[in-house]
Amino acid sequence: MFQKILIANRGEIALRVLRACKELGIQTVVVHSTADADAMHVRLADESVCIGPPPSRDSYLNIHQIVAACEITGADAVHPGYGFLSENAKFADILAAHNITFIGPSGDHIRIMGDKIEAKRTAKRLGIPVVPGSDGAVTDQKEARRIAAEIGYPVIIKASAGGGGRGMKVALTEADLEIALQTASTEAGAAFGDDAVYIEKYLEKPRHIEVQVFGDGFGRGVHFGERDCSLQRRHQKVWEEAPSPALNAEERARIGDICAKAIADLGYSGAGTIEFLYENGEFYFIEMNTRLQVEHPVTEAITGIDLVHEQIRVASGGGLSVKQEDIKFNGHAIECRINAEDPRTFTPSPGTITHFHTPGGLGIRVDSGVYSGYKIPPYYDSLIGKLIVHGRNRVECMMRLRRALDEFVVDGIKTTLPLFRDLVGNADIANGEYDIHWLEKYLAKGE
Ligand code: MV4
Repeated sequence: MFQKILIANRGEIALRVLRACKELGIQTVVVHSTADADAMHVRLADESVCIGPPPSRDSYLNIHQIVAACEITGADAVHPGYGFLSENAKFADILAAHNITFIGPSGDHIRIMGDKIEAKRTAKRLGIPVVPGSDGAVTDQKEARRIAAEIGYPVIIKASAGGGGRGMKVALTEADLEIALQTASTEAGAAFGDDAVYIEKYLEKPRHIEVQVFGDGFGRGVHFGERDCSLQRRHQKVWEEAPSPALNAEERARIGDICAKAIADLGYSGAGTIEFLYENGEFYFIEMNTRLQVEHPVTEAITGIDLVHEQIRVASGGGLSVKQEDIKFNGHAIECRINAEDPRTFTPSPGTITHFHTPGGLGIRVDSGVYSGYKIPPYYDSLIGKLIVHGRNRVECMMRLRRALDEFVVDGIKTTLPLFRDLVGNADIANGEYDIHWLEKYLAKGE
């Protein structure tokens, strides 16, 4: 087991990882920018190293500074959290070259999944169902027309170096195809330095359902069920739940087993998320994330398993604490992402939190790095906390969520809490009847 872990992140996830380290009796080091000197995770860590000025590229993305902080403090492993360097293959490789363990998969697995064409090809080879489309990159118009005619319109052109919604163009008919291909490729070249694009059948009303997987480092794979993350705005998840209201136990076991077997065959190590679009009872792979995700607590709530403990165990060579048959799903969980933003316009609202009071009681978890008197710096993303609610079933979970939202007080700044108070009373949400476009349509109506 590791003696000392360096946490290369900030905010609620830095605190989340720090808590897991403390429970395992592992010493903690945090790195931080000058803007985060007063952050909770800096106060609670055993050691801290200031690595640079506020801009991320000079601090949380500065690989040399982070490696230097490991050398100075004698950290034997790095947990990258999510975002920042968590899916940076070069960072994983550099740490390995310094004999520091990256708590995550190999640089090569990160690289494969970062290239969306390669990721899809790999998924298909491993027996994961994928969206019908081109087998690889598409360059010429004639080939594009042939593939689009074969799969049928509408189609979507995606950048291989994109992902997470960046660099996509929809062509409703053949008349749109030429310009869609041209602009997608040009924009991808400018944004990512890689103009490779691919074509897929455009699914019009899918849900976003993702499967939590783990490779144990010894060639075995398990799944921890799925999360439904269809409620998004501009590719930012807003509300996530586990299990998906759209799946039954048989569908869950079927897609879960496919994913677990694929992870084993790939020889993958650590936590991963396999993302699908789900429409008319079918799953279609779109991407794989090679990190712990923001919404991992809903999976923890329904399985009772600490996924950060598991990441640390696997990275240290100790394997998973559970076998597939030990992973049981219990009840229902919902996570609300509380952002320091205007609940209508989503404009960031940094500043001082004058009063912060979190809900409590059975089935309530709040993951947050803020406190009364804390000043939110303007340089980073606006997530200030996550409310995770667990109940024996979805109805109980929703009743408890409504109660928890009533108790939650954040004064001094604007937050997205009022949006959740609206959503929890909405009939479509109560019925679990929503797709990936539901939230944006709801917000456009201005109800
Ligand atoms: C799609 C799609 C429809 N058809 N692919 C957006 C994020 C990126 N991970 C993939 N995305 C999409 N890919 C096909 N073939 C629709 C989306 C999409 C979306 C997906 C998940 C959650 C929200 C979304 C919002 C708009 C579009």
